[in-house]
Amino acid sequence: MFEHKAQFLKRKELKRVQLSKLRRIVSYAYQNVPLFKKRFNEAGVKPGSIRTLDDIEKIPFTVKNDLRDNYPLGVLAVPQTRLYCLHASSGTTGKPIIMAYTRGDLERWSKLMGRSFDVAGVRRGDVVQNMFGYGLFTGGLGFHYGARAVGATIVPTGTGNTKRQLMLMKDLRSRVAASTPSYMIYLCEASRIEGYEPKVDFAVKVGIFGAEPWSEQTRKRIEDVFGLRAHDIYGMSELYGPGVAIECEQRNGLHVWGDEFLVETINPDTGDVLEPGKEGELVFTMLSREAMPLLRYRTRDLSRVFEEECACGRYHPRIQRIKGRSDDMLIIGGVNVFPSQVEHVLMNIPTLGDQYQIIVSHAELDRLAVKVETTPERVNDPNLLKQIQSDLLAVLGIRADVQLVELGTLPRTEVGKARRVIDLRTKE
Ligand code: DLL
Repeated sequence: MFEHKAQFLKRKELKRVQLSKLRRIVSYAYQNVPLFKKRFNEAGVKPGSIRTLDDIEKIPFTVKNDLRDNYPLGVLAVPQTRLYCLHASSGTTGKPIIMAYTRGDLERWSKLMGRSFDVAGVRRGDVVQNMFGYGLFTGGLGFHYGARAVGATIVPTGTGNTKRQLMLMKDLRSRVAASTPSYMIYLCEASRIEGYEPKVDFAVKVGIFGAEPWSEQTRKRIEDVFGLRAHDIYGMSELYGPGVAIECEQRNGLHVWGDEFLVETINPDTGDVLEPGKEGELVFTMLSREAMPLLRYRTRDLSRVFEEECACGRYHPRIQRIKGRSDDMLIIGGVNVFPSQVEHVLMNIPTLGDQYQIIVSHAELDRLAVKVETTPERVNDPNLLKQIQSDLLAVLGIRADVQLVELGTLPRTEVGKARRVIDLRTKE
């Protein structure tokens, strides 16, 4: 087992490690990053004020704009000569955020990914097909480092090139598939089109999927087609990359590696800290980051935190499957709609395909339209249409115009994260 001791720290020991690391990182960040010194001083907090884990509430939040405003490397805690690697967020607008790593940071990240692989049942010598993008995105290299840490055999195919991807999956007997869930769903379809019988031709038994929200129904579809066991993995560029949290064999929430991250949930509007179990925005404090420490970083991701011991024996706190980002939430005619709710409804209807699109427009009133694929025989089925409409109404509380389209019509995501929402309303 990889880092067995760290994986199975008892609650008391975990808390002890957390407090001692928290106190260290707070004075380190205060002394080495002007941004933190300024924020602490403005809030009238000194590093010495942090004596217990609950004192974390005294620390001001850090937000994405703090990093953006300090582009490219204004939040470093070490001289640039100590950096081993840089990554960048995929920022869709404006400047990206640059992520910096010392050698120690890369080692810690590799170990966290190694542990995550271990939890998902990946062992030395397993063939791992890494279909995450290599490059500035942290997915490719993060999985690469993790596979190396556990001694697996890495096949660094990266994204896209689906035909070759499938050929190698078969010929190299890949046992582990790592990708975005949307790409794996695409492979379910593409493998059949290419003439493969997934359960017979492929030997994939473990899937590790993340980087975007996905539903339990999508998991089931992937598992049914490939005959694998799928684990949800969470992470974010600012927090090293993937490997912040992963599902264990219980798959009852994702364990956040608590000896390296403190996780809180807050009310996104007021910033108030919520009790465990309540839904809110996840906030992370990195406990050992050298190059770019982050204290109370607001992720915008919505979830819940559970502190109880898991049936797997681990005390690392668990977060529920991410519901979405608060900035992905659509407000349609005053009603809050998460794309993940639409996916949940659609994937529960067996006759529908895996691809869908959400289109929001405005003509006097906001309008929600959902396009979803189905077989040619069903495309004109009024009963199917009615069922989708009423299921969506029941879950979302608003009416959606549903359009059935034939399998293969909607755009597929072969590279990067899926873009399923088209918002045609003018943004200010
Ligand atoms: O997506 C890191 C990563 C790579 C995670 C590979 C998992 C696997 P970013 O590009 O910075 O980093 O995007 C981070 O993606 O704030 C979430 O909104 C979303 N996200 C990541 N993992 C999940 C997941 C990588 N398992 C943002 N479920 C995060 C839902 C996820 N959303």
